Amino acid sequence: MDSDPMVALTGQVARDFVGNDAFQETDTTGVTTPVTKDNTFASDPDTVGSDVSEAFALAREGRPGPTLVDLPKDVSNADTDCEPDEPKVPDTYEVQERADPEIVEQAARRIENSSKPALLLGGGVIKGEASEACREFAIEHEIPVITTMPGIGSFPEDHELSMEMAGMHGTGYANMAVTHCDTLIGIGTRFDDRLTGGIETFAPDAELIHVDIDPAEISKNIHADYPLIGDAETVVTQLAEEIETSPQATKWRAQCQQWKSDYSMAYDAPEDRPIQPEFVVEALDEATSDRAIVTTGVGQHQMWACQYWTYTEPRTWVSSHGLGAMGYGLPSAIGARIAADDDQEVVCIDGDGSFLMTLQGLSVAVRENLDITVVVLNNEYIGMVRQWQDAFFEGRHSASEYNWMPEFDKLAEAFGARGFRIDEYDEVADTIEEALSYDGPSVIDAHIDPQANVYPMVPSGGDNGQFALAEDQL
Ligand SMILES: Cc1ncc(C[n+]2csc(CCOP(=O)(O)OP(=O)(O)O)c2C)c(N)n1
Repeated sequence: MDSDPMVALTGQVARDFVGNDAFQETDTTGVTTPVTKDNTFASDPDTVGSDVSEAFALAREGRPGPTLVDLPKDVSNADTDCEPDEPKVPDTYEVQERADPEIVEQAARRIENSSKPALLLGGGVIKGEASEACREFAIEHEIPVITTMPGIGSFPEDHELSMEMAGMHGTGYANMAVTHCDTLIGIGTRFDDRLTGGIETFAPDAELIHVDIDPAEISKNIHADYPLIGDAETVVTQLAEEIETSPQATKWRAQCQQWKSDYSMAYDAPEDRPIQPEFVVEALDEATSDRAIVTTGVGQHQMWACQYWTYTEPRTWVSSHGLGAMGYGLPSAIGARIAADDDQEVVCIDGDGSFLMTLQGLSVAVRENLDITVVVLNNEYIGMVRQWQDAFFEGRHSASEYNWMPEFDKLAEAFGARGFRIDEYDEVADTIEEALSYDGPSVIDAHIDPQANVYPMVPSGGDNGQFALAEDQL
C-alpha cells in the first residue's frame, strides 16, 4: 500500500515435503499473493540466484513494492555452479516513463487557463525523486501546494505556497484549497479515502490532471480528466516544458493565505492542564535539524507529528500510511538510523499503545548502539480509538482505556537504553536536549493530556470543505 521496495526471503520445507502439511509448512506464496508485488517459489538450485536477483529488480522498478522468494530448505542447501543473472525485470514487465504528449499539451493549456490551480503531491513524488522538479514547477508558476500524508516533505512546509496536508486530519486551509480549486494536479497519489473523504464531494469544482506511474491508479477512485501515465519527474518536466504562461491566480493565492490565517493550527496550552502534545512535537522539531527523520506509530500521536512538525525535506517523514500499522515507529526508526547520514537525527514519535507492540526492538537498538530518540506521547489511552468512541459512540470506552501502564523510562533503562520522563512543561526542552545529545538509544516517556484530541477532522466519508475544529462540530 505504501509502494515500499522490500525483498522477503522466506524459508520453506524441502521440495519433497511440500503439500504434506509438513512441520512448519505454510503456503507462503499463496498467502502473500494479495500483499506482494510479485512472489516466486524457488524450485531449482540452478535458478534460485536469478529468482532472488529478479526479486530485487522488481521491488525497485516502476512503482516500487514488496517482492518475495520462497526458499525450500533443500534448494537453499544445495550446491550449484550457476551464477545468478544480473538484477533485471522480466521482459514482459513494462514501465511507461513519458506521458502521452497530446494529453500533456491539453493539461498544460488547462493549467495556463486556470484561475484556481492547486498541486497535490503524493508519496510517488518522493519515491520518484520528483520533489525538486515539483518544487521548481510550483514556485515558477506560483501554484499553491497541498500534500497527502505520504507526500509530506515533498514540498517545504515553511514556504508560503505550502498548504500542508489535506484529508481527514489535514489542515483546514489545505482542505479548503482542495475543495475550491478549479484545476487539481495530483502527482503520485492514489486518492486514498483518508485524503478524499466522500468522493462525490472531493474537489467538486476541479478538473483533475493525474500523474502516476501505475496505470491502475488512474481513475481508480477519482475520475482523471487528463490521465498522465509516467514517471513523476519525467512528466512534471514534460508539463514544465509545455507551459508557456503561468496561470493568472493572484486572487486565488490571496484566498489561500486568508484560509491559512482563518484556520491556523495554533493551539491552547493552559497551565492548569497536563502538557499538550503539540507543544512536545514543536519542541522536538525546534531542537533538531531540518534533515532530522521522524518516524511514528499509528494514532493521535502520528497526526500531531504530521501537523506540528514543519517538514522541509523529502524522506524525513516515515510512517505507516495505507495500512496504518501500529508498532511501526521503533522498527522504522532502526531502519532509518541505518540508512540515514550520520548528521541526521532520527526521532520516533510514538504512542504508548503503538510502542508496546514492538518495543522489544530496543534490544536491537542497544546491541547495535543506534542513536535514536523515542518520544512516547503517553496519554494512557489507545487514544485515537478513545477519541472516536467519545465522538461517535457516546463516550463508551471499549478496550481503549488502560488502568495501568508500564513506566517506559524504566523499561528503557532495563534494556540498557537511556530513559527519561516528562510531566511538566518546564522539563520538556532540557529533557529533549539531554536525550538527543546521548549517543545511543533513548526513550522519553512524555506524560501528556489524556483528553487531548486531534483536530481538524473530516469524519469518514465526509466533505473536506466541512471539517470540524472541535467535537461539537462533528
Ligand atoms: C496493529 C494495529 N492494531 C490496531 C489498530 C487500530 N488503531 C488505530 S489507532 C489506534 C490507537 C493507537 O493508540 P496509541 O498507539 O496509544 O496512540 P494514540 O492514539 O494514543 O496517540 C488503534 C488501536 C491499528 N491501526 N494497528
